[in-house]
Amino acid sequence: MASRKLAGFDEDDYWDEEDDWDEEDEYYEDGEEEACGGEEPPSSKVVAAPAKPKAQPQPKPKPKPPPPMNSPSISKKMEALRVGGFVIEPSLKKLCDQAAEDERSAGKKTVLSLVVLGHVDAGKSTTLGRLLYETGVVTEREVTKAQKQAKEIGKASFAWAWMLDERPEERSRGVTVDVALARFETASKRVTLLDAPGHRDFVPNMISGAAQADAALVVVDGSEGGFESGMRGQTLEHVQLAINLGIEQIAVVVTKLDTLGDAGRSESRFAHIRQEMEQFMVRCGFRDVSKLRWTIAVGLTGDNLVAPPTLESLGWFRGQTLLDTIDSFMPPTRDVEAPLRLSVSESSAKGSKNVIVSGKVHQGAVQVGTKVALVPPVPGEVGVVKSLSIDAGRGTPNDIKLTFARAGDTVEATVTVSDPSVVHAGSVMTSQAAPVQVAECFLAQILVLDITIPLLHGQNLTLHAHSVRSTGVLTRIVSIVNEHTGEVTKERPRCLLKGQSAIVEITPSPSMPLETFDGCKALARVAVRDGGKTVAVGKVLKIFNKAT
Ligand SMILES: Nc1nc2c(ncn2[C@@H]2O[C@H](COP(=O)(O)OP(=O)(O)OP(=O)(O)O)[C@@H](O)[C@H]2O)c(=O)[nH]1
Ligand SMILES: [Mg+2]
Repeated sequence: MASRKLAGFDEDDYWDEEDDWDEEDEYYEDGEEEACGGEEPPSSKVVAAPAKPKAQPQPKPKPKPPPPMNSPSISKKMEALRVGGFVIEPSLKKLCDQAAEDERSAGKKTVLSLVVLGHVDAGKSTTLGRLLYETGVVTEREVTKAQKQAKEIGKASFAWAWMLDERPEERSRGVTVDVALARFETASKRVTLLDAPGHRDFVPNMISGAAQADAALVVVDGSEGGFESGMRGQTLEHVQLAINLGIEQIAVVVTKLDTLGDAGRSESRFAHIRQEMEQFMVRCGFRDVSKLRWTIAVGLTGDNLVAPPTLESLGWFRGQTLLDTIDSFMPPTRDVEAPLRLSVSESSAKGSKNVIVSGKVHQGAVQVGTKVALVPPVPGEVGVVKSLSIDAGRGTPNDIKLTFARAGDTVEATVTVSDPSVVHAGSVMTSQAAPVQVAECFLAQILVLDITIPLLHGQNLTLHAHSVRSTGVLTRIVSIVNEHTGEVTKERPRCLLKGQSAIVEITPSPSMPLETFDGCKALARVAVRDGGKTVAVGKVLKIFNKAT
């Protein structure tokens, strides 16, 4: 029995340009703003516009600011595009309605996708590995075997983490590399657990996990100096990404308080971390910190996982156990009447005619026998869904066959296609009648994170959205805007600095399956990275492709 790993990315190979910002450069040329959004469709090879010979000075036409995101004209167009006359199959609608009705009846559990985030070595896998044991998913035998083997290679303290870290390289290094997937249940939820890596080299894998989650546990190391090093590292980056990838439900789990000895020290440490984290979350855009959940956990002893702590030094804690904290998250809302969007996090060919894809259904629904498109390529590999299941793994010893799946579910689908090799992680399984768009260029509102070198027009970037990754070029900086109101404060700035919110145009290569924020939020959030760091996060406002 093995926990499944999401298909991950290799260690980054980022283009890293030293400061090439020339104060004297003429930045924009006349007409340049037509690059993607104008009459001409963009070339898929668009890069920074070449320098043109200077024309006679002429008054520059005033650039047309993009309509605000909530402009009625954009909303209407997007709504028309999103729905596109799409109507859910009546038989499928009936199945979804019945399932929703069943879920409302007493005693039925709802689904929840939960990602576990935090700095390297914070104790994520140890805490969750132990929780799998406490909830009966992992057996005593498995634990004893792992403890024996971990001791043999001098990694005894990682035995609980091995319940999720199953790859040989993860075990020998004591570091999670790829997102591990397991399932367990709380009183009211069937939880799909995504244990993300904390090491900075594997942030792209973490993004793919977080993009599928309805809620997040942010695990913070409470030991002396542990919290502080996380705040200089991936606690910071993970929280910024989680919030901007749209995760609204977050619980902070403080681990390793057992290392502080007496109750006074651990209690004041918890209070200190809580205060610091609350201030930090507000700075990251988490509006209402009263909605944050707080708990403590000691994975090694099992304290406060499913029952209140028994360690004397933690006797002061009066909050919820970890299991009850998870149980208190709200289930995802299920928009089943929208066109199907399943982002593929893993894909493998089965014979010459079938492909097995797994991932989260972000919106819509699908049943066995449905014709679907797998995008890209454009216009999409069309296939028929042969089977649907919740695949075997930790918490699901055998495949669970399904007749249909709906928004909120994480499933595996076998699809009969003509060429399984063109489908991969990052593809989207979509309704044939209203397929996802493939962006050759897009307009986004981004928030620039903690950068030291300004973001420049023409800069090469790495782009992440749902499970897809691409490279791209910042082809236009349209304007700087007020983050909250969308009001333009500066048009066509020369560069973007830390903390600024801006409307930009990005040209990915290869093109990416994306949606606008008005269409399907889960496929409209982008993370922009450069030099192994996340430099900006944002949402897609408009997509340009050859068909536009
Ligand atoms: N004392 C103490 N040690 C802990 C606790 N939780 C985890 N550890 C130890 O911390 C180390 C790292 O634990 P992991 O669970 O691998 O940490 P992680 O956050 O999953 O690390 P990555 O996935 O690589 O980012 C191991 O040696 C654990 O035994 C805790 O509550 N108390
Ligand atoms: Mg881990």
